[in-house]
Amino acid sequence: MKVSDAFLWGGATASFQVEGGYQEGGRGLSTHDYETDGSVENPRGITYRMPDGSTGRIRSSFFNPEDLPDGAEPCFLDGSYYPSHKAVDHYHHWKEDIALMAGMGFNVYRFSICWSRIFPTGEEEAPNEAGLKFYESMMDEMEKYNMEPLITIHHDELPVHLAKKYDGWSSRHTIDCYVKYCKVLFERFGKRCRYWLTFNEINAVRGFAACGTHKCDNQTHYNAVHNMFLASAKAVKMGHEMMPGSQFGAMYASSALYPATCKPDDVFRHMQKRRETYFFIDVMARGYYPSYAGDIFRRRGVTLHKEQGDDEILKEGPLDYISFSYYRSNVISTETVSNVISGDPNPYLEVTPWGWPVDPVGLRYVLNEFYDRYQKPLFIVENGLGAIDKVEEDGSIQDDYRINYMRDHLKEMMKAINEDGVECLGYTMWGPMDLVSLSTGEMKKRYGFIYVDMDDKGNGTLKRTKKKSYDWMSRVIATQGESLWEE
Ligand code: BGP
Repeated sequence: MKVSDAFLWGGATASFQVEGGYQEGGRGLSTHDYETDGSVENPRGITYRMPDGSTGRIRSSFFNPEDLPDGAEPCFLDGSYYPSHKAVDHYHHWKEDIALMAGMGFNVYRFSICWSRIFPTGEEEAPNEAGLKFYESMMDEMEKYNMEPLITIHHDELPVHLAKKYDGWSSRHTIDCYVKYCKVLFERFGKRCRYWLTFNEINAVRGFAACGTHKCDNQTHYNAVHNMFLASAKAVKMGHEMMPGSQFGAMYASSALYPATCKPDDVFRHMQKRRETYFFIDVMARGYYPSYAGDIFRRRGVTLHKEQGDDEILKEGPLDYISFSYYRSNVISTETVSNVISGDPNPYLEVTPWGWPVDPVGLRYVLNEFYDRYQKPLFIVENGLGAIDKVEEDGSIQDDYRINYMRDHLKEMMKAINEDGVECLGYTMWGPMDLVSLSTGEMKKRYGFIYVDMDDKGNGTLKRTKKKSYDWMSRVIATQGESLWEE
């Protein structure tokens, strides 16, 4: 079994998790720059200062953030470590990283653009040329290897100025700033980029780091997301006009979701929960709010702030393809207290050291589910295993667990394509070189085919080393997936 020659094989990263260079090239500060490191037990946080000079830290953990106190200003505190400042220093290692990715046969690289590299505060009239040049040089290098870009315009971060002054995506002013930023990207990179993502994991963003909002309550959250929907639709419309043939997606944090039992109440709760996450892509893919939106708003106590003309804007910019991340599945019952990334234990599945259930069949399941629902091409833009790697005495990294995870998932993807008839444009695995974890801020949660010598506090040589999985993945790509079936 194979995939077609047009299939896109590659890797995916996000600027604040790889780049570093947070004060170089005229870059402005970004919301994630204020996020500390953390762990599962001691979640990441945003550090702040109060008008009276006292300081504190709120939990910023991606899936469960806290409100900033009234009057708090995010700030840097001595003794705290902020991983985005250095990340894995891709800002100075990009040539080497691209060459290593090309060595595996990647024909696509998904990366995000750091908005504050292009518009340091978000409000300048003209873009920062050094920021544009950085990404342009990367794309020049990629072109040498026939590797095309897949650009994420907004991967969970925005210029901190927009967050501080306007409360980020709470404000419609941020829509205008985003559209201006998109216009610059389309003008500059439109000729060399076919596939764009307007927002990352739109169903999972919440709070200061990801949305720039000081509060996380449902009312603030859904209004902020409505503004993101409008921004996305405007970008899609403008992108199609400026770049004929361009394709737009917005990324959905997907997990397969199963009812815990066949009890009708559990199955109904499962449907409601599924809709709570589908909601986001339903709006963006179809260009209108689904009929069940009222039920979600009622249950969550939300009165959406919509203005005249918003519905037309949404209608004019539906997505062309559906892209998503897939790491795990979840289980839900009427008893479950959960958010998008947790649920009840599944006795049939093993879990990773971070407690994420490993479910390859779930990937085939969601590919079918999404294709049935939208009838638009799909793109798997994140998948992979976060694991602890050991460097052996001879310097090698024997990551058979990663190979097993990838093999099992890729086989299910290929069955969905070849047996179930799903149209899937490509697969970009998460974190081809090790990078900072989004949810915990750790380095030891490693995804890469390429090991980066750095610890949780940023110590290390930053040396890149190929893991065992590097050669394995190279062969998968060289055979268009056929080698998966030989093992
Ligand atoms: C997704 C994000 C990524 C990424 C990935 C893995 O939610 O889009 O930015 O980090 O998850 O998660 P983590 O880094 O928490 O292991």
